[in-house]
Amino acid sequence: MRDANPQTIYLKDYQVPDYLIHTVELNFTLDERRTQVVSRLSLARNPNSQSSETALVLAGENLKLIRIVLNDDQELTEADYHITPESLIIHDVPQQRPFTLNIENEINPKANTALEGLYLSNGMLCTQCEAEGFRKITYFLDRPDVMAKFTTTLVGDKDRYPILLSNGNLIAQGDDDNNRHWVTWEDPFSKPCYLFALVAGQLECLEDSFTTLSGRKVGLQIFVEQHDIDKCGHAMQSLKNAMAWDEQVYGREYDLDLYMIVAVSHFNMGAMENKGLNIFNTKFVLARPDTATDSDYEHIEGVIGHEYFHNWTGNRITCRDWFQLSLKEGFTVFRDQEFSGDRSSKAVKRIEDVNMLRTRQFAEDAGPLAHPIRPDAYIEINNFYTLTVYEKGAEVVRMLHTLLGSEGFRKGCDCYFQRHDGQAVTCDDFVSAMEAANGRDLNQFRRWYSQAGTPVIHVIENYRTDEKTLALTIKQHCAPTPGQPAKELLHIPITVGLLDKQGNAIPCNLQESATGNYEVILQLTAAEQTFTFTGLAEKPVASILRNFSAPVKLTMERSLDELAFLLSYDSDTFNRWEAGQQLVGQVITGLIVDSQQGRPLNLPPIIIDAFKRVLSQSWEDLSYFSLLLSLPSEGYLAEQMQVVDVEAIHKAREFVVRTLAEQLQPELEALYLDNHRDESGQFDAGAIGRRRIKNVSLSFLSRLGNEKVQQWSTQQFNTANNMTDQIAALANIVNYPHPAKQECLTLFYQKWQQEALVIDKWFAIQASSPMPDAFATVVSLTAHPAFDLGTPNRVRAVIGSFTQANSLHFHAVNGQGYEFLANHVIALDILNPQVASRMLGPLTSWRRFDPTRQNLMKTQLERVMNSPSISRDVYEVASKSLM
Ligand code: B3K
Ligand code: ZN
Repeated sequence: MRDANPQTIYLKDYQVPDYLIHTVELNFTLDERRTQVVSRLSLARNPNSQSSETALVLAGENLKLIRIVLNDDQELTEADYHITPESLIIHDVPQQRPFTLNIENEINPKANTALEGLYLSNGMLCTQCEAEGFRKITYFLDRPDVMAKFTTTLVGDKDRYPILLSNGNLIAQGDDDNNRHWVTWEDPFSKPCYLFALVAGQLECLEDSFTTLSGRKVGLQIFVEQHDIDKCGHAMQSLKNAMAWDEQVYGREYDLDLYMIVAVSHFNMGAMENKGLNIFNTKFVLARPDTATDSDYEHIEGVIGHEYFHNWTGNRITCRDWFQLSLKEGFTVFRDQEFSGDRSSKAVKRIEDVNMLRTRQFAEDAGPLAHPIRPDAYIEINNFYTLTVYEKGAEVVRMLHTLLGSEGFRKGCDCYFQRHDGQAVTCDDFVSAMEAANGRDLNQFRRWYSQAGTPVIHVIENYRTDEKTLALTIKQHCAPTPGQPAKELLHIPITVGLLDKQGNAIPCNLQESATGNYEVILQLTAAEQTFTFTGLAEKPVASILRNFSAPVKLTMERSLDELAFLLSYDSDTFNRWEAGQQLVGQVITGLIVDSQQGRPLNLPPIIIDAFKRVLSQSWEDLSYFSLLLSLPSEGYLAEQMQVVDVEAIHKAREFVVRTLAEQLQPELEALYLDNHRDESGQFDAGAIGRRRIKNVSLSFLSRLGNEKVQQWSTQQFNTANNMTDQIAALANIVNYPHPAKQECLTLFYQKWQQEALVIDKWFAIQASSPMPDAFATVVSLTAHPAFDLGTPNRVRAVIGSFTQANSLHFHAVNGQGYEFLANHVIALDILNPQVASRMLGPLTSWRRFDPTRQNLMKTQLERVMNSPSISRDVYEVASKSLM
């Protein structure tokens, strides 16, 4: 193993830092292979430190130390310090008064394939410091509770690096000898080093400005490689929308005079919120109607918003330690979800978010890597940027919003900002601010932060004609997770509405408080509680867990008729959609069993009728309409099974889609033709909705394999001048038998070979195809000249799509998919441990499969574990999933 002894870090061991850094002056002389870093730190012993240790321990990895000078005049010799692979230990520093350290070291950005610290992307130098990348730049107290003021000077060749950027405001610049120039940046806000950034390269810039509520003009700049400058307009508009939204909804203004975004092609995740200088994966900046889909446009707005919102929730107020990551991530995801909902359709956004949570986060919470949103131990913190910390973290913040109401929540946020601006704090501080501002006791609620696993809520209804009451008895239970054998009871908000036989909403009068409201939030705090509604002359239909008011699994006896009724009448857009999912889900579950037992498959007429009814109504929100027509995904269905049977799931689900296409062919054809028009370049909700409903119809119809529909696909593919329509057509051509498949793939590649993000789509579509030749195709794609293990987007497009979006072939019973993944993880780990460890994910769910597959998956996991020089990242994921 690369790290001989991977150490576990525990939350319970947290101690304040022994030293604090007040100011940092950095000087970089930039070079691809030999960048010189000079760092001048002003330090002092932390008066709050309890430790008797007096040595100064600075973190540092892969650094070539040149020299260290204490207090400007004392050059340290090797007797004064000690270097380990991860640190620099200075034995003796002043204890009673502040002191300075000047440290000179050298780094090699070109050799940095892990893309953490300072690295090279298409000739451009850029940084990624969260969580612990700054220690790969220079020796430092690399922990978020050490906050300092940074001044940064960049020196570089004028031709190679005409643009030199860092955090804050540009305060000085000039020319140097040897065709070099320099720029000095000063960030007036104290920050932890994980928010440091620098960028140097040949970049074009799109400029604009935003005037804040208080009348300050902020310069906005988006930097990209020259050939991408025509793809920045949407990102810029998104940024302005986000700035205005944060002022309106949270009363938060931006604080510097300049906000910069740089797009880079090589990036381990989506984007990074560095103070005043966000660095983004190109995927979340670049968009032009012919290169990006409607979903890409929406994701860009969401991620631009997310990073912008971090300026208050993350940067101004940051995390005390990395266990508190959800403090900034959960809250900021909640903020970006609400922003996106306000910008487009709240109903659609909520459904998309819940869909992702229930398929992917619930799986994480039920697997060997389950952890609370505030984990209590880690080996490699990069492994904890998870769906749990982010998405479940956002659900926990959303529950606070539900429990306190919009106004109460806003008061709590104001209190949090006022109390903690400029500090590094904990999740507990956030909840305390909510309590203080609202006079509420949230002690039981706090358990959501420390307890892993998805609670199951079971509801039993009891209607009494004589008393005209409906009693809902609700139980909560949470299964053990690794390291947490016994679970505590949670405080769970459950939003409920009642419908009469005609589908009208009726007042929800609880026995103890008859408010007459059409919706109530039940507070479940015990293992079992009964809530009684009164004044009900006939048995109502209860709509429970509206808007998915808590991240739980709801179980309840529901007839297909009742679900069909809710699908027709529920006024809660989430539960209306959910009723449809349950209805189809129940039927598919039955068909899976039929298929496993070799019985013929039959689709009950109630499903066809329900779809007919949805199709016959007129819908204003066409994106919502298209979600009502979409079946539960294979991944979601897998989540519902004790032992996952990918073949039976695929077969049963496809049977339902195909039968619906046969039975509803005229309606679907009409829907396609009615919504097929040329409105490329239009990104209003109407145009997006028409494209969605049209392409959902085409996808149903493509299952029929008839020539007419094949021609529609080919024609749409050939004539589309927006990427949404072109890629949707290509997906149908690739996913079902089509005579022009090879021709279209070749044409597409030739047309788009210069556009990396579009070529990622070309790779991803082929890797996720259900056609029988998918595995052979994927193997050949990894040998394609445009495939590159060093480019995370490409790795995700090919290996990620095959292993995460093609269960049918990844889980082939001969085990070839598993071996393929292990081979690539082992190769990738040498270059980029962070991405390698993410890619390993699909193998970790081995316990969910039949014994044959379990063995095959385990064998590959063990191979990964035993490969020489495995990283800490991959070791943690592999070893924990084998435990
Ligand atoms: N804060 C960064 C994520 C950094 C991940 C480091 N492995 C992006 C975000 O959540 O906004
Ligand atoms: Zn974030």
